[in-house]
Amino acid sequence: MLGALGMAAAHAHANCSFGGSGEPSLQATMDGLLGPASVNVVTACLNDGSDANWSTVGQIGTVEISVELAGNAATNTFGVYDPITRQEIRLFEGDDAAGAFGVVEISQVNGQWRVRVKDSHQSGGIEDIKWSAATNISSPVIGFYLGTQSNGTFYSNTALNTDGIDHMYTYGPLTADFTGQYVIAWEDLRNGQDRDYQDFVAVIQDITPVPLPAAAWLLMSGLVGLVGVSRRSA
Ligand SMILES: [Ca+2]
Ligand SMILES: [Ca+2]
Ligand SMILES: [Ca+2]
Repeated sequence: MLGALGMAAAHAHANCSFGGSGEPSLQATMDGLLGPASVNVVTACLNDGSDANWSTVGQIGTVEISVELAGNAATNTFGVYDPITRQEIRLFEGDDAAGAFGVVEISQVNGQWRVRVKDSHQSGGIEDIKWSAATNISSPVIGFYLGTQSNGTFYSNTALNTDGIDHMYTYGPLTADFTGQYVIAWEDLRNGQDRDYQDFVAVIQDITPVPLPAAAWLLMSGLVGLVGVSRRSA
């Protein structure tokens, strides 16, 4: 079975490091989720940076919370953000827990990209749940964020984290029963601290990382700078 859940060779892999919290490790979490030894959490994570920005494969993608092994599980929030304006669109509230299921839609209406979300937290089946109001975004690209009560907000783009630490490890695209899906695994403490990365673990379907060419990164960082300047001077 070695490699049955291996990952596409086209994606660069890096080593991800861990501390120890005494809780079940991310490896144990992934073994339970995907099958024993399916994914090596140290060697199979994507390079940081290649998991900064994402887009839906079609218009619709989904996020399901797998595990929250965190003291802050009842207050941590999760959602997507516009990588340029950093506007946040919340998908999960703190009281959402494992099994909670969210849908993200990215569409273009009259030339304007927009995001809507819905979350199984509302009663009824997911098909009966109402979409959020649409939020305009700068491009078809989004990032993921984890919001905490006392440690601030962490972003899939490590460069936006005030502590400069990678708070989201990414595994995928998976194969077999999980073909094309990704697992994102978050550390919710500032400066990494226990570095167990199982504080918020979710499975992503039909949303894939979007590697941006260097020129686009320069342009985006320039735009972020301009937004920051205009806000400060306002
Ligand atoms: Ca990362
Ligand atoms: Ca929660
Ligand atoms: Ca942790």
